[in-house]
Amino acid sequence: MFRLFSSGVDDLVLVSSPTNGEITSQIGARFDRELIYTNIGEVLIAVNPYKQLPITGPEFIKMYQNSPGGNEAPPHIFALAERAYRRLVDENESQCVIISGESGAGKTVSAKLILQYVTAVSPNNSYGSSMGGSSQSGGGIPQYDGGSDDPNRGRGMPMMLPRGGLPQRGGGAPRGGGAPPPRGRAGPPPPVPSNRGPPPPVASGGGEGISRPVPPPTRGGARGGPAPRGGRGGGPPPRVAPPPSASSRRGGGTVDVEHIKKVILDSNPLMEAIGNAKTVRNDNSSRFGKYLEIQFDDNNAPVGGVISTFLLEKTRVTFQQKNERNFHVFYQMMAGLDQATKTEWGLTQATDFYYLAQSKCTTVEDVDDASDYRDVVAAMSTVGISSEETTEIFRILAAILHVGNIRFQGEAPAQVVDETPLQWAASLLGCDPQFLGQSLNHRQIQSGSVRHTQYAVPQNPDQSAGLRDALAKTLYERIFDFIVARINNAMQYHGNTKVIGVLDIYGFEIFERNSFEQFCINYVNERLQQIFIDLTVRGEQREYHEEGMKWKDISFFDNKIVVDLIDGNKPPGIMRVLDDVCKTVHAVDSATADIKFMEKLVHAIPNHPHLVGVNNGQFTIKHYAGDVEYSVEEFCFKNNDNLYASIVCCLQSSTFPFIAGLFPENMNDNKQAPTTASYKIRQSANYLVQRLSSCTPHYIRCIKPNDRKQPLNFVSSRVEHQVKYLGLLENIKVKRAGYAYRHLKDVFLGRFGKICEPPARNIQEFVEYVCKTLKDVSAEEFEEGKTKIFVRSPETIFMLEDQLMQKLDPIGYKQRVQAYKE
Ligand code: AOV
Ligand code: MG
Repeated sequence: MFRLFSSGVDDLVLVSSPTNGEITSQIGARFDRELIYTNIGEVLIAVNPYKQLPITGPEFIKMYQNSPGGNEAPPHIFALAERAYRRLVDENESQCVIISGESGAGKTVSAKLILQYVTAVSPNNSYGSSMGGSSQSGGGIPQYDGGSDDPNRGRGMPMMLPRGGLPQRGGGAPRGGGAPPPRGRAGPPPPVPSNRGPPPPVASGGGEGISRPVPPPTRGGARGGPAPRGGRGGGPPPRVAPPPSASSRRGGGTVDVEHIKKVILDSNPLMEAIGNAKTVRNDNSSRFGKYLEIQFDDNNAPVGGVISTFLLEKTRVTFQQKNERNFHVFYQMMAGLDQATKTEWGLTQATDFYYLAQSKCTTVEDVDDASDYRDVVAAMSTVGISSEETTEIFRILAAILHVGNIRFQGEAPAQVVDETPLQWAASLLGCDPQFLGQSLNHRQIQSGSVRHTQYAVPQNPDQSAGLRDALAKTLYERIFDFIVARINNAMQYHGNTKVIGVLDIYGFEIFERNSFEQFCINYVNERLQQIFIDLTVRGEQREYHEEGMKWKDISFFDNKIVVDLIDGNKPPGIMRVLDDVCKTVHAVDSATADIKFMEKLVHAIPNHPHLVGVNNGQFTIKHYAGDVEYSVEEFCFKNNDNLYASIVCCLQSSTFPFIAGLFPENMNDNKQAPTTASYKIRQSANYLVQRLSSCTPHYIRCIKPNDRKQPLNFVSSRVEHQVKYLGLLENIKVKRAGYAYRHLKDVFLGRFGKICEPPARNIQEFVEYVCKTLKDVSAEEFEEGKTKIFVRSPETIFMLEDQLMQKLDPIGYKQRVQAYKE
């Protein structure tokens, strides 16, 4: 059949014979015309242009702001954002935007565009502060600063949930009071989603795996700091519940919506400073997963928000591959801090510090660390971090750099090669240098048999270096948590709200060598893929049911089998086996534990279609996105994620209350069962799935066009690979197995009714007319639901489009046909 869409269709559901190759060439044809967005029904495909395109300015916001359901205008991320916001408003339901794609595909940029759009189009006043607030932002469209969220910046481990309870969310109580909902439709709100149970138990950062610290060995230090505080930690830790600023208390009172918008937007550069880094894949790679929920009140204004973070790759603090960098914040500090403070803290230059120098890369093209430093400091102030606290944070970061320069030698207990870095670190941490040294060359372990007996085991140089790195990672993680808690505090809102959640997580990772980090990241991606399949099919089914259509179930690949392989309990999955090994082979060295894990794996999961090649310290999982071979080295160590008692005690002894306050745990508390990293990840993934499943989902599938960050360069083989594993073909088939096209009857008739002579007034007239005049079209192609008309095959829509064009613009039509033939 003839068609005019030779240069790529807006909606891939309209591709007549979808294959991975055809999908790729359709996307490519559009990309060549700088059209980076394409739809599959309501799923948005976004190809990274690696070039700032003039398509996200205020005029674009305006253009999409009033498009009905964001459906009529060309595919665009703002169309998706509009659809999410409009549904929140019209249907009073919580929404979420799930962004996926591989590293460097554009997830973080997409997430920011969603926030930019939503903050721009929502009112600037809350329900409490102004009646009848407009949904237009009254000229206050925040300018998207494409520069500062610089494209070119670049991920992480064990996951974290928001500390403390999440604000209650009702999913939208009916609007009360006199103010008319700004964009709402008439009629009662639909039923409120009910499955918003309380969040699961919160995984806390520390305290696992240890009990009873041994008092430090003799403390001959001149300062003689406070004794380790073993008995601390009854009340809420200060980093979770900082003192509220006067204006941040809400719930009933007025909310400074503009301030909330500022926090939402400004927290981005701050989170990126502490959570992003340059990797070989992406100059600004997110080294953690982030789920931000913006809360909206009855005026549909953003009145609060909650960030949950997942899997910060804390190993990056101490180790980076060649040509990668540590977290941005370190370089920003080195470039932006005033000279006097640098001198006071012993900060010379980046290359003098092992944690920054080992990868032989300290700068990033087109990134101005000094100017980013200023943005970060400003953002800290916006989220209510005081200037004193800001100083404390940077001083700890400086201490971490000195910690990284501590070297060990000799027999156990190892000796420090050069006292200087140790002295610097101790001084910046407010600890006694001797105590610090002893916490690094002794490790406390508990006797397996006699519960309350502790031994301080002298460590050799390698082991001491391990403790040193653990110290650096723990400190960094606590600062990260502190800042996230502060951002949450600055956005905190008590009261029933509906939300728009935005999920920006790392995509599937396949490296040459894949470790525990990749195992966790890929597990979370399996879970996300599961809800993607589940919700796209389910959403489709729901619509058919609501419209009272005939519907037969369609089959799709269910990756549940892979998820069960990883997190199953009965029969045991890989994580269960790992946890069992970690529990039983405690105090044994990590290499032995890894071997045990391998042995158990072979035993516990002998014949699984998705687990192969279990030997030689490796195993391969056949993930939905491809086969990944994992090396088990350090699996047990990383899974245990131990917090070392000696280190915690030392930091609790700090003369700086801020530092001591970062370690509120009671190291004497024996009762808390040790939790493993994989346990936390399962909890976080469950929480995420539960959260996402209770919202109306909107999907963005990001695609990376080439591996060299080249502007507008489309490498088909790279794209086709992604098209395949993202499951786009499946997505299209699911769509096509149902109906390729559906629209409100009025809208449909308004457009295609003109084909008929005289124009059709209802669907019946329309169907009769076209079946009579177009020989290729049968009445079975159309099905009328309660409010919508459904058209089965895309060819029919093409044909109707052709008919319409011939009718409305016969000359233009002839010219285009001619042009196409040539
Ligand atoms: P990611 O979030 O998907 O990777 P980013 O969103 O950080 O990827 O994008 C990587 C880089 O590609 C950005 O820094 C920009 O330079 C460029 N880019 C992406 N999207 C666009 C766009 N729409 N317009 C212009 N440039 C863009 V990772 O976080 O590594 O998995 O963890
Ligand atoms: Mg990212």
